[in-house]
Amino acid sequence: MKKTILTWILASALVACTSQPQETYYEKQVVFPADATPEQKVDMVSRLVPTPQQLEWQQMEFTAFLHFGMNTFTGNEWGNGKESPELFNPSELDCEQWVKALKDGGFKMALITAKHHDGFCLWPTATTEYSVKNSPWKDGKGDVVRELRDACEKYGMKFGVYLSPWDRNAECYGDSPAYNKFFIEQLSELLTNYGEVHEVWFDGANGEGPNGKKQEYDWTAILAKIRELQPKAVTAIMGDDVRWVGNEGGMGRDTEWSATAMAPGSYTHKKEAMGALGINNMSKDLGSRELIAKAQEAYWYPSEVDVSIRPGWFYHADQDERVRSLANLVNIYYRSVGCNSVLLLNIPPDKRGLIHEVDVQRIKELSEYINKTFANNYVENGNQVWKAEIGQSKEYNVKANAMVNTFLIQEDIAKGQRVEDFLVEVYSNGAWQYAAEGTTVGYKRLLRFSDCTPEKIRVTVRSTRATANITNVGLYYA
Ligand code: FUL
Repeated sequence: MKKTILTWILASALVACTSQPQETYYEKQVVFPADATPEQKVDMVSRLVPTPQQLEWQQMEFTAFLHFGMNTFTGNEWGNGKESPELFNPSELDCEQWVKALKDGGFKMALITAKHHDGFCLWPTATTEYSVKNSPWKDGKGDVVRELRDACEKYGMKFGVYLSPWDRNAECYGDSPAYNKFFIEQLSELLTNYGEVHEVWFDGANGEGPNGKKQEYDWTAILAKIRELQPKAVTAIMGDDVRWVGNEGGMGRDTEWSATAMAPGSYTHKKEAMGALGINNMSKDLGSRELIAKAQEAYWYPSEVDVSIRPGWFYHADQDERVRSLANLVNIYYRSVGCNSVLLLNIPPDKRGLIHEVDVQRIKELSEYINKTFANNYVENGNQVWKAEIGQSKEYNVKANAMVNTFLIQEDIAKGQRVEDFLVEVYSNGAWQYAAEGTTVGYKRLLRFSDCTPEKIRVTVRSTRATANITNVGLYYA
């Protein structure tokens, strides 16, 4: 009898398993079989998922850029690499002030320009003389990267580094094997001596003219070094985990696919493959069905919106009056975090080595706005997982007499990005009314509409690539 029961349990388990097959997921990249139909390609893309590092990065939402270096003291945006290290001399550098301000501003990570295009290093590197060690600051004994790292540790802030591939000071720049070695050495110092690093940022800019130096970067070796030394770090822009949104104005796309036909910046075949698809970083469409039908592969390559709180990336005193207004930053928040992107907001420390009072105040206002707006979700049970099939609707009750004007929706991106089109309606005085509509959702989508006091809300997934995994629906008053 015992044996029969056991056989029955095993058999039913088997039936349960076979009737609900496990979905196959593709982490970070999927290459389509040569004979794949457009439908098969879209199905595969719907099961493309982030790596654990990419997922953790996306969940940060709100990260800070710190442009600080030689340009802070010369007033330039791009130095020429010939400025004297004597010029670098912050009078009261205090990285704890930076990190405290960022923490109060709700930021989860601070990312510093350890080296900008001029080649001046903010840490006492062994690779070049062009660094803080030859500056008057702290008699050449200082290390900005260390001070920032320690402050991040103290206040529980993640830490990232920007290391400019373009280097206008290094003599070996343009002698490709020599500079690759030099660059990897710099990277190794940063990734070995400063604890955990969560993002490594490689800018794509290169201002060498037609007769300039031509450097062929060994991205394979560079990225392999990062994976070896800092497995938790994502690599951005010229890296292969995080994609540049395509502008520096804080404007994410309405339709923002993290599962995209766009190949990462560091891949050698990128130029050719993207040329064949007719897309670049700035293209409006990076992931539609039409584009995927033409593509041979797809990537989990999510968007990062990098934008400065001031007109320049570096601090310039004459821009103190031109710090972005709260309304402008709020708009950027909706266009970045609210458009399935991570915001990387630049707040450049000044010549004193402090974040300027105006900027401190503004990021505080921004965080107060965000905290206040999203403190109360007026939807009841909005966080119950909803497995939505194409065309399906779900109604939610809204807390009594709640005035709302902001809608939030999230997908479980660990199971892929799937929603293509959705509608939001509100119910009041016995009738349903249009409130908002959108295309992609991804990690997070925010939509704003006119003030109203609905009794219920109805969300319809008008189109999805496979069963959509909606994890959160919210209504707020901004
Ligand atoms: C650009 C650089 O040239 C700017 O100076 C800045 O660092 C920005 C984030 O990226 O491409």
